Amino acid sequence: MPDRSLSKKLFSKAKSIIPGGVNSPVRAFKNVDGDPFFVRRARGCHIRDVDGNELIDYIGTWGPAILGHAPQVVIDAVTHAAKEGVSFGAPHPGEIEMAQIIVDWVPSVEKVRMVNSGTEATMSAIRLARGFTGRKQIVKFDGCYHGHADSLLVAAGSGALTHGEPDSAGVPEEFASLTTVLPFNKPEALDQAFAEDGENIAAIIVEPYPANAGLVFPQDGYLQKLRDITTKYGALLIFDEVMTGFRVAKGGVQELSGVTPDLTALGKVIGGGLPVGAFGGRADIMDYLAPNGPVYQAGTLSGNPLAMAAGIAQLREMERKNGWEMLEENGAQFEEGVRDALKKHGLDYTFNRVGSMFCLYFRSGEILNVDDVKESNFDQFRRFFWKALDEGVYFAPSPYETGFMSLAHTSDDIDKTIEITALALEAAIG
Ligand code: KE4
Repeated sequence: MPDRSLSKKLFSKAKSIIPGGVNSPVRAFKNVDGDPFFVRRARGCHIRDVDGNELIDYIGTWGPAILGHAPQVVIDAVTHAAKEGVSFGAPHPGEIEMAQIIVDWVPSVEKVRMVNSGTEATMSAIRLARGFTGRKQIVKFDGCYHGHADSLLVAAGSGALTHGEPDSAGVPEEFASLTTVLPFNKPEALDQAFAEDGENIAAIIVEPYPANAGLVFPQDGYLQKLRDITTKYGALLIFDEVMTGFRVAKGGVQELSGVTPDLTALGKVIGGGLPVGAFGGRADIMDYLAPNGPVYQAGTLSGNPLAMAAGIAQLREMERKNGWEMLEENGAQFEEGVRDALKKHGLDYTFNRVGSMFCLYFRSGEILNVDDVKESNFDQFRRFFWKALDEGVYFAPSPYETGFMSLAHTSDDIDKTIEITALALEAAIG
C-alpha cells in the first residue's frame, strides 16, 4: 500500500482554506470514497505525488496534456513568450496565429474568439445563439456537461420533455426553465420537443461524443438529425468540442462525422495546459459579438500571450508528428490489452474508445446515454480505481469520466498499464 501521508496532511490543510480542499470538485475523489493525492511533478505520461509515488497518468489534466505533461516544445514556447511579457490586455500576433490554426483546422469555424475556459466558451456560445436568433430556449442532453454556466447546470425536468430544473443550488428555476433537457440518442424526443417549442428554440448544444458520462457514441444518423432539425426550425447547432476538439481528429468530431455545426466550443488541448477556451463558427453569427454587434462578451486574459504560445506550440507539434495517428496506435494497443484482460476474467463489460479517449464501463451492453451508465456496478469501479492507483496507474476517479492517452505513453507504459488493469479487474470482481 503506497505511503500517502503527506498528501493526507496537505489535504487536511487544504480543506481548512479551500472549499472541499480542491479548486474543482472532481479532484476531491468523492466518487471513489477516498482522499486525493497531491501532485509534486508531472512530465510525459507520469505524475509523481508529494510522497514520491510514481503514476502512469490517464487523465492528462482532463484532456489538455495530449503530448503528455509539460512537453519541451510547450515549456520552450512559454519561456520564450514570458520574456516578452505575460499579459498585454492588447492585441498581439499570437492571437492571430491561434485563430488561423482554428479556422484552418475546424470545419465549422470562419471566425473565433478566445476565452479562458470551456465554461466561458459554452456560456458565450449560448448567449450568442440567443442574441443571433432572438430566441430564448436552449436544448441540451442529460449526461452532457458543458461547464458550470447557469443555463447549463440544468437537469432533466420531472416530465420527459418539461423544461429543465436546476442541477445546482443557486440556479434560479427561472433560468433552468429556459433549458430543455432531452435524453441523448432518442430522435423521437427531439421531434417532440421541436414540434412543441421549435420556434422558441435558439440552439441545441451537444457534446457530439458525450464524454462526461464515460464515453458515449451517437447512433448512426443522430448527429445529422441534430443538424437537420435545427436547420428546419431556424435554431443553431452548437458542438461542444472542448474535450474532443483537436483530439479525436485534427478537426474534431465534426471532421470525423461530416456534420458541421453553426458554432463550436473549444478548450483544453488548445491551451497546452494553460487556461484557454474558444468559441467560433459562421462569420455572420460571430459578427454579432461586440464590438461589431449587439452581443456582449469580454475577458481580461482572453488571448493571453503565454496561453497562446503554449497552445500554438502544442498544436503545431501534433501536426508535425501527425499525432492523431500515434494516438490511434496507442489507443488500439491499450484496447486490445483491456479486452484480453476482460476475457481472461470472463467479463463482457463495455469498453468504448475513439483514438486516445476511452471508458471501461462496469456493465455489459450498448451504452446509449447516461441512463445506461447508471446501471454500472459502481462498487466494482471503486475497487478497480483504487487497486490500479495502488499499483501505479491513475485512471479517472469517477465512472462518469473519460480516460485520455497522450503521445508520451510508450508501448512499455501501455503494457505495464494492461498488467495493472488485469490486477485491478481481479480486485474489482473480488
Ligand atoms: P472548463 O470550464 O472546466 O475549462 O470546461 C468545461 C467543459 C466544457 N465542455 C466539456 C465537454 C467539458 O468536458 C468541460 C470540462 N470537463 C471536465 C472533465 N469532464 C473538467 C474537469 C473539472 O471539472 O475539473
